[in-house]
Amino acid sequence: MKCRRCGAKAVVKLRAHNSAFCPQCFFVFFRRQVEKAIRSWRMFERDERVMIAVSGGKDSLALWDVLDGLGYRTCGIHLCLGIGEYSKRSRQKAEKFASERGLELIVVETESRCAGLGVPELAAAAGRSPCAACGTVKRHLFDTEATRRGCKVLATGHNLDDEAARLLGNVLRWQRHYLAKQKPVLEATEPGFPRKVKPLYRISELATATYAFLRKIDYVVEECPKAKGATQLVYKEALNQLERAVPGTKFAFVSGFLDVREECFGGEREAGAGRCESCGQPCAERLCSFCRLVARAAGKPKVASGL
Ligand code: Q46
Ligand code: ZN
Repeated sequence: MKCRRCGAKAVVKLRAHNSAFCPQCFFVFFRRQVEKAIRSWRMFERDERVMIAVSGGKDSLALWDVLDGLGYRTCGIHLCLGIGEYSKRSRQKAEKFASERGLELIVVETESRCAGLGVPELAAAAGRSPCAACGTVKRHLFDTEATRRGCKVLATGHNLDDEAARLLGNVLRWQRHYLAKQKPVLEATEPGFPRKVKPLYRISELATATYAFLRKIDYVVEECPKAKGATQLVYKEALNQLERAVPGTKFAFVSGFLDVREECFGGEREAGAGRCESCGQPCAERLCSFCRLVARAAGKPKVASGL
């Protein structure tokens, strides 16, 4: 198997692209995919500071590595979610990555912002699933920290597999409202929201893992223990089966949707936002979903996390 670009021995085969690459040419391919995503969706400009949501996993660290390598001004933000040993290891990986490269990493302990509760306790006390509570907490903390620190852009490591699985879930239930909002760039509609971008949306999970491996990035390999049984994983497996039978299915699914999204679902508009009476963030009700979650959880006795 030879590299498509230089003819040297290939170590990476990408069936979806009908290509194989040596390590150096694979890095070029990977960077070009990221640059294409940034350019074609006007995600950010050279002079904008980009805050990267860094979990400590392969996707967010690969994203940080590639954006830093491309010369963008970046900083990372890591949220300690209070999910036992998994959170401790994730934080260590994020901190190690940043310190080895001299990059700025902001670390926020969610307990300090959520009435002393980590995500598992918060979810249990509020009667929500861990992932639902976690999503609310992450959105709020990313929005408020980016705004507080003057970062107009927040980049996440969502890859092609994440986007395809989310799209499949939204299509299976015809969630028009979510379909209208599913794209690689979400503009900041209100002060208090950063622009949210997904520069890895063209690149598969396998290619991202390969990039992280070849770049010798030390990342947390284990999945979050709360992800077990998540519907998203079922959709990912179904898509992997399709991809094995017909390479390129995931990309065709996502890019084909993005081509027709505006025409088919673009009429959906956000309700005019007011401001949360507690934290001041834009929201449609008296309190934002984060403040409602914390208030509900704080009003109940602390529940064991089971970790
Ligand atoms: S961290 Fe949070 Fe994920 Fe863990 S609790 Fe669920 S949402 S699975 S990306
Ligand atoms: Zn609020």
